[in-house]
Amino acid sequence: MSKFLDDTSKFLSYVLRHEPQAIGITLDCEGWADIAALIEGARQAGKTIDRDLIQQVVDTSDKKRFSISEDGLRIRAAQGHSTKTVAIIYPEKVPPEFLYHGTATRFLESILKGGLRPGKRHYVHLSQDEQTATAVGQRYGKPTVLKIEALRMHQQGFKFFLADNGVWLTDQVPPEFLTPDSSNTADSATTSRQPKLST
Ligand code: HQG
Repeated sequence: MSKFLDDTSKFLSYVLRHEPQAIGITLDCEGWADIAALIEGARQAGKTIDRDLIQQVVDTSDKKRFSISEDGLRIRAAQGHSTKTVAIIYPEKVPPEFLYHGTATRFLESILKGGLRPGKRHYVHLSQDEQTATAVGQRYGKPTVLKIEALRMHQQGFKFFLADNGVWLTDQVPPEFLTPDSSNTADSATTSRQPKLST
């Protein structure tokens, strides 16, 4: 993805997940924004985007971050929201035996003690495979991957949801269902500081 598309993707993530009011638009409870209003709001905020550019970002997004409605008029982020106005009803699913969570090594100590928490987002985000989880963890520093006994959690009553783009969501993961990747724990956390929310 070119830097221009990447910047536009980050801008869309920011307004469609966290701060729609920053460009004066509203999202409905399923996270949808009117594309025409988004373009106009962005213009007034000094950011020029058009329908073609939005479509290009949607089509080239490696993680399929955004969906466009069937009538082509609305757009939403598939997951990752923190804004309180959105409460997407995701399909509840039986998870695979294991799911993975990528994080930075410096958060390990806190996570192993307190479990995985959603922080400012609505859910804890889990990946289907270790490679994706490693890429997620890299956003905050030296990555490490935690293996989660998702099916056992499900059997004990924890709910799992699947976003449009294949990311698994759950409310929390208590420490007893987490196993750190032992090759990564040697230089683990010295701080339990919560990370700043990225896009
Ligand atoms: C960590 C990206 C200390 C957690 C990804 C993570 C995802 C704790 C950070 C989506 C903790 C939160 C979400 C605890 C959790 N103590 N740290 N008890 N519990 N953490 O960005 O999962 O590329 O809010 O490990 O692919 O990293 O933007 O969540 O490091 O799908 O499309 O707190 O965002 O998608 O960070 O990422 P985030 P996340 P995009």
